[in-house]
Amino acid sequence: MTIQWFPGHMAKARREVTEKLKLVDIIFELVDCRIPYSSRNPMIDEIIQHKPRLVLLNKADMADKVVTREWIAYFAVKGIKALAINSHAGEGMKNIVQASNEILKEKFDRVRAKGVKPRAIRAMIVGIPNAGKSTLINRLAKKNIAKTGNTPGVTKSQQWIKVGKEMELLDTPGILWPKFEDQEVGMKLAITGAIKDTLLNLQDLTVYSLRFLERAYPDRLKERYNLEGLPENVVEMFDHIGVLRGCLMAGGIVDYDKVSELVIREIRSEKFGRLTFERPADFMIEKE
Ligand SMILES: Nc1nc2c(ncn2[C@@H]2O[C@H](COP(=O)(O)OP(=O)(O)O)[C@@H](O)[C@H]2O)c(=O)[nH]1
Ligand SMILES: [Mg+2]
Repeated sequence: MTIQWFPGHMAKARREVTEKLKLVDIIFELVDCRIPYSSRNPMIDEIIQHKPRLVLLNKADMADKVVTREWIAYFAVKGIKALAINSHAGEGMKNIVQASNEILKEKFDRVRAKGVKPRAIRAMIVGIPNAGKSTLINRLAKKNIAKTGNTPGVTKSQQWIKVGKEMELLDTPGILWPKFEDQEVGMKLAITGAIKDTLLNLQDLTVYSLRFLERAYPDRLKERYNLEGLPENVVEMFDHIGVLRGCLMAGGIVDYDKVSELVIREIRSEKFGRLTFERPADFMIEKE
């Protein structure tokens, strides 16, 4: 599903998240571990203000482990706790509850100091489309979907999902828009499947991806396509792959569209192994 974001939709999405903020103690900001910068909403800090947050680097199973550690350290420097998780397999779920408890410890200790037994932590998930919000909610929910809001006087049927005894999660996530005005971000969103390929030129996306592999994972690229060295230019690379894999038109001419489809498919199906498309060092000069 690809959502077309128009200014009106953005304003509505923002308003919905802002309204729900009042209901929760903590925000789970879900991003794609392969593109932790590009998969964040550009206005997230402004939208959630001072609400405590936990960044969840989802799809960690597909990301480069070394770079994931760099991202966790990067967020730590900003004073933000980040966890690598795999919602698909349910890995890291216990850590979410534990980290939330730690982040909110002072607040809940103050309640305890007054002799009141604290209620469960209330949380909500926010993230761009395809970050894995629904998958995570289903993982955390198991079968504990609790209906609330069916009491007379309670307006909308806001449902809370019980996550063990210690946490309640809002059943609908906040869906926010990505930073698509930046072309490079658009490429990264497309290659990770966050936006449809049809929104971009497939050959451009392939050029971008091959250049990325040349720079970041040259050995994997050479191995996959039997390259002794890296060609001078990207056209040579297309030609080499086309001949090697038989992506040809009549007369033996290389079909660049077929090469593009092949390369993109192989990247997405992890034929190059676990890939992360951006590192914190790429953004160190960025203004805060
Ligand atoms: N490999 C992997 N795939 C995931 C993970 N979480 C979600 N997905 C996949 O990502 C796609 C989008 O997930 P979905 O929950 O629908 O995203 P939403 O739009 O944020 O609700 C689906 O194909 C999921 O199966 C994960 O941790 N690892
Ligand atoms: Mg969803």
